[in-house]
Amino acid sequence: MAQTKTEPVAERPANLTQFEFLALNSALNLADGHARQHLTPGQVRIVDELPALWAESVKSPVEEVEDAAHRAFLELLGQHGYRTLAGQVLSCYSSSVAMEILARSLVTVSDSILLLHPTFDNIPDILSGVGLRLVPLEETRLHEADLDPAVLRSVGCVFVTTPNNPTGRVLPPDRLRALAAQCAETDTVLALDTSFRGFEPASHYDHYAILDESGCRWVVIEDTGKLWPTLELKVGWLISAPNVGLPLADIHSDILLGVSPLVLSMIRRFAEDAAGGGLAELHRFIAANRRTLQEGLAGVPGVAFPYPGSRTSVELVDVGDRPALEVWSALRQRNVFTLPCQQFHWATPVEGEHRLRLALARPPAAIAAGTKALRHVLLGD
Ligand code: EGV
Repeated sequence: MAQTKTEPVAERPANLTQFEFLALNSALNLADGHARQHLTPGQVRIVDELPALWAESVKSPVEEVEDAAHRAFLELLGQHGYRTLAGQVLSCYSSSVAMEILARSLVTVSDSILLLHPTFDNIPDILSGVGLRLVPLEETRLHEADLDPAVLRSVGCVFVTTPNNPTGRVLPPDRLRALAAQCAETDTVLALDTSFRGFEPASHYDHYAILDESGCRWVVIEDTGKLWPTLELKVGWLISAPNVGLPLADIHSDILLGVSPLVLSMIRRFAEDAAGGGLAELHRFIAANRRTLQEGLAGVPGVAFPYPGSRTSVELVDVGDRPALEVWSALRQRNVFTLPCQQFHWATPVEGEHRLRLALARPPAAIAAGTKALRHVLLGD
C-alpha cells in the first residue's frame, strides 16, 4: 500500500537546511550536500598530523598560510588564471558567509538581482533577506542563448551556481565567455558560486582567465566544504575583480577578522593530497555511489533520473505520481533522510513536487541501504 501519512504542517521545515537538520543524527542521512564519507588513508594521515600543522600555523605569517591554501585549492581545480589577478581573495568561514557578504555589498548599489532557477534555497533567502528583488533566470534559458540585454540592464547582478545545486549543470566556457561579455557591455556584476566545482572536471577550465579577459565586474564564491569529510572545518573564498565596485572588504571586516590558520593549513594539505590522486579517487567514489542508486532503482515504475550525467555529489530522482513530500515522510519513518525539492524551485515550487535529492558523499553502505529503502517505499512493499 502506498504510504499516505504526511507530516503535520507545524512540523514541516521552512527551508531546505531545516530539512537537513532533521537528518543530522541519522546514520542514513542522505539529505545535506556536505561530505560525510569516510576519510581515505591519505586523509587519515593528514588528520594524524594536525598537531604538527597547528605548530606550523602558529609560526607562519597569516598571509603566507592563506595564500598557500587558496593557491593549492584553486590550482587543484584548474583555476590558474587567478594567479595573475590583481583582485582580492577574502577568506570566510563558509560559502554562505561569503554569500551574505556579497548580498550586503550588492544592496548598497542595486535593488535587484537575476538569479538562477532552480538553485539551493539559502541563496535566494540570503539575497532577499537583505532586501534585493529576485528575478528568476531559468537554467534552460541560461544554457540556450545570450540573455536579454534589457533584463541584464534592469538588475545590478546576475548570479549563477556552476555546477548548479541540485542539477549539476555546468556553465561551459563559451557560455561563460558570452555572459561575461554581456555583463561587461551592460555593466552588470557577474557572480558565480562554484561550491560543487571539485566534483566536475567540466568545470575545471580556467574561469578566472575568461572573467579577467572580459573586463566585466565579477565575483566568485569558492567553497572547500563539499569535497572532503572535514567535520565542517572549511573555507569559503570570496574572490573579486579589482573593478568590482562593491564594498566587499569593508563588509567582510564587519563580520570577521580571519579564518583559523589551522583550518587553512588543513585545507591546503587536503588539496595537496587530492592533487596527488585523491581527487580522481573521489570522482570514482561518487560515480560508484551514483551507480548504486541508479541501478538500485532500475525498473521502479515512474522513477526517472532527470540529470543522469551529473557528476556532483547529489542526485535528483523523480519519484513518479506521488508527492515527493509523501515519499520523504515514508522514508523518514524508516530513518532514511532525503531532501524534497520544492524549495530548490524558489520561484515556482510545484516544479519540484515530485522530486527528491539524495546525497552521494556518504559511505557506500548508507547509499545502498537508502536506495533499498527508497525502492521499497516506491514499490509500496
Ligand atoms: C546542500 C546548508 C546552509 C548548505 C547545504 C547545501 N545550508 N548553509 N544554510 O551548506 O546542498 O545541502 O548547500
